[in-house]
Parts: sequence; structure tokens; C-alpha cells
Amino acid sequence: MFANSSLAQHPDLGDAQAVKVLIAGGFGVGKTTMVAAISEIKPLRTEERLSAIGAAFDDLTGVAGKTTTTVALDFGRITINSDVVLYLFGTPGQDRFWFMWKELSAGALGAVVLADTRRLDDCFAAVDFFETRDIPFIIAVNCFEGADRYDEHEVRDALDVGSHIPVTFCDARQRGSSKQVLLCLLEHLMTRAMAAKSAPR
Ligand SMILES: Nc1nc2c(ncn2[C@@H]2O[C@H](COP(=O)(O)OP(=O)(O)O)[C@@H](O)[C@H]2O)c(=O)[nH]1
Ligand SMILES: [Mg+2]
Repeated sequence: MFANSSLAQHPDLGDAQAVKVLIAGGFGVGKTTMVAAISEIKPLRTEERLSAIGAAFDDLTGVAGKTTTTVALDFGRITINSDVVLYLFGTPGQDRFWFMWKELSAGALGAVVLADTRRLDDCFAAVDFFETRDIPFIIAVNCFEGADRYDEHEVRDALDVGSHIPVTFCDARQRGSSKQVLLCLLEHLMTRAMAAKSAPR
């Protein structure tokens, strides 16, 4: 099922399939944090200090303390098992980098949309992007301290996504928690692949 991934096989990775996965969501939701927490290689980051000009555009409400912003992308890698290696691409969150999403999504087998329940509307654009292009995705709520807790049905309702879209909860700073998110996405990809296989032609 991973044969479609456009990433070339890495010589060090033997027979493992390279799978491209996007980590998307609004500004300050924890994308860079998640890629850094989970990557087994030093994550490539293209962060820039928030400039006075950028600050005029970047909505810092609820993300006080954030002093850098991803201007291009985050990149990391995690080996799931001997068959599957995930390449993670964190998308830039702000609207002004929207033009990069199309490029980044080429060859992606799936996506994680990270959400902060205090600013759920920030991930509408990502949900819409993946739905429109039929790129499978899951919602991962990054549970910030102080944020109200909602169950998966409430999150699904608020985002107006169907019951087939998995909603999971995580702490993007924790490797184990972030890995569970990726396993949830892989499970979703498998379920979809199986359903497509058994659907009448
Ligand atoms: N308390 C808390 N802070 C987090 C969590 N995830 C990220 N952060 C912090 O929130 C800020 C924004 O995270 P970042 O990964 O840069 O967001 P991005 O814009 O989506 O890449 C950073 O200062 C992180 O340290 C979390 O789960 N809990
Ligand atoms: Mg970032």
C-alpha cells in the first residue's frame, strides 16, 4: 500500500518503504515541536525569529512565549518497523506560506492535522485542504495545559468532519505520545486501503 510514496528508498533503510506524511495545522499548534520530539535524525528546521513585521501578521493570541516561526518546513524521520519509515514534513502554519502546501503535499500518503481546542478554527484551512484533495488525514488534539478538554465527538462536530476521521489526543512534546499519533494515522491509511480493495469495482 505504500508503494505510491514518491520518496526514493534510502540506501540505509534496506527494504523499508518510505512514506511521506505531513504535519499540518495552525500557527503555534505544536508542529515543529512534534517533528522534533519524534525524529530520529536531527530535525531540519527553518525557523526564523518572529520579526516586528511578521508579528503584525502572526496572531500570537494563545501562543505567548513563541519567539520563532517556521518559514519553510520542518523535516524529520521515524522508523516504525523494518517495513515502514515515515518522513515527516511540518507545514508552515501561516496563511502567507499557503502557496507551499501544494508542493509539500505532492506524494504525501497522509496527514496529521494538529489542533489546539482554544483555537480550533485555525485548523479549518488544513482540514479543507486535505478533504478537497482527498488526502487521508486524522485530527490530533495537542492538549495544552489550561485548554478545555473535549471528547472526540465534540472535536469532530466542531470541525465538521465525518465519523470516519479519527480524532486522537496527544502531547506533542512527548515522543511516545507523538508516535501514537503517527500509528493512528497509519492505521487509518490501512483501513482506507483495505476498504478500497474490498469495494465493488
Ligand atoms: N504546554 C505545551 N506547550 C507546547 C506543546 N506543544 C508545543 N508547545 C509550545 O508551543 C509553542 C508553539 O509550538 P511550535 O511547535 O513552534 O508550533 P508550530 O507553529 O505549530 O510549529 C512552542 O513554544 C512549544 O514549546 C504542548 O503540548 N504543551
Ligand atoms: Mg513551526
